Amino acid sequence: MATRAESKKKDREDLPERDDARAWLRQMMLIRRFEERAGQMYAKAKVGGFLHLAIGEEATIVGAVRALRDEDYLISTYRSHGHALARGTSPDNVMAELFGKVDGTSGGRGGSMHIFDVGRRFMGGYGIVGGNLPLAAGMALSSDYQGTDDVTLCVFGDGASNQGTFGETLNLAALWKLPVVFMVTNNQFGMGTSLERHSAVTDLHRRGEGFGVPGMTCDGMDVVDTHPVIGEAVARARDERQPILVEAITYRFRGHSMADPEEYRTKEQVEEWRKKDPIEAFAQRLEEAGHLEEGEQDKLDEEVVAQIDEAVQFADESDFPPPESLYDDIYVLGGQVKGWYSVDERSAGVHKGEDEREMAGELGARSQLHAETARELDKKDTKADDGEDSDTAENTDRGDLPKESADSDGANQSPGG
Ligand SMILES: Cc1ncc(C[n+]2csc(CCOP(=O)(O)OP(=O)(O)O)c2C)c(N)n1
Ligand SMILES: [Mg+2]
Repeated sequence: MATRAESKKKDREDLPERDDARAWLRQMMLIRRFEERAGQMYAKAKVGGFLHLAIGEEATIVGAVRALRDEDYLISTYRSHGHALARGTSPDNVMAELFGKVDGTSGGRGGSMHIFDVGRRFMGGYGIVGGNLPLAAGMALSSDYQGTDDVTLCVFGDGASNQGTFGETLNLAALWKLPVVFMVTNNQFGMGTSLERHSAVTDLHRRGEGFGVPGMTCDGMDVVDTHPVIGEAVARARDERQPILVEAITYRFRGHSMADPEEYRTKEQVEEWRKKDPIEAFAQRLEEAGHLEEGEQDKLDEEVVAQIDEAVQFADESDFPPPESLYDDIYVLGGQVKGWYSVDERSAGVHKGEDEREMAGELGARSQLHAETARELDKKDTKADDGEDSDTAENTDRGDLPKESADSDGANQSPGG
């Protein structure tokens, strides 16, 4: 497909200033290394739940996020580690969230799909496909209502553009003239279904026309194209109070999530797209333009790898949230909600969730004893399952968890996410 980018790609005037260009490259490299390491940590059972990597989509992420002002809002999907990093959230806190630790961006309660940084106006991390569009419209409505000129950038996938929320939200955003940019990250697949198999109209940026939302497109493999296109869309949303739909054409090099056997595409297709690697392509342009000396990319790589090493160490050393905090930060309105009960081994009967902290105080010692006994029993069970010689549970880094939680091959993930 001929995109705006293809005619401009070799035009050096499009490159940002030297320092900016180097910062963009470094950020894309940081995201790549973060994602690779997150995948490894998942395989080591340090990361629970789902894990969706955005390797290959770094130019789409960095080009878009860097086109925002600090006051603008950003909302993404479950594939959002890169968005948080590009917004400036520390890799330490993002990794800690993946590890389920208290120093994570959501206190360890959200995991990979729910990274959040309200201070940087990064509103998540959202697991419901297409569910973030109405929320984005709500944020833009709030900005409008309060008379600010903040813009909301809403990132979602090609698959999400088939959800009812897409049409409903674009209609209202156009009707109410909301300052929101809808960015569809067209990575060619919604899980295992290709664009051609899930969409009658494959030029996704045209999909807003019937709702009164103009469309733009960019080469999502090229940060130098993505940045100005999103910049222009954001400026129009801010100044003209006009929602815009931008389609970034990109590709994810890895599976949908860590549990994806990738039977729906050929290795050859993946290889073809890998040749357009957004990081390598940009680094080469910077070298050609004299913005990057030979060998400097390797030095940058050492730096970002060291940063990721530190993030892993930070996440490792952070604590898990204490069990008695289980019901903290939950919208339970005391007596208004009936039946929010909890049952566990610490007491004979049931108790209410909001009494958890009190229970932990009263029954703390007993609770500790029970937890230790339960761990011992788990170990015995594991040994019995695997045969006497095996010590699988102890060999994982989370040997204190029941066996299925410490599963390292991703088979514990249903394809639902
Ligand atoms: C409402 C809803 N339906 C189905 C799912 C399961 N699901 C998770 S990711 C996904 C594919 C979405 O694809 P796309 O929007 O292209 O985003 P990508 O994963 O490619 O980034 C589906 C169907 C879900 N999480 N939410
Ligand atoms: Mg997709």
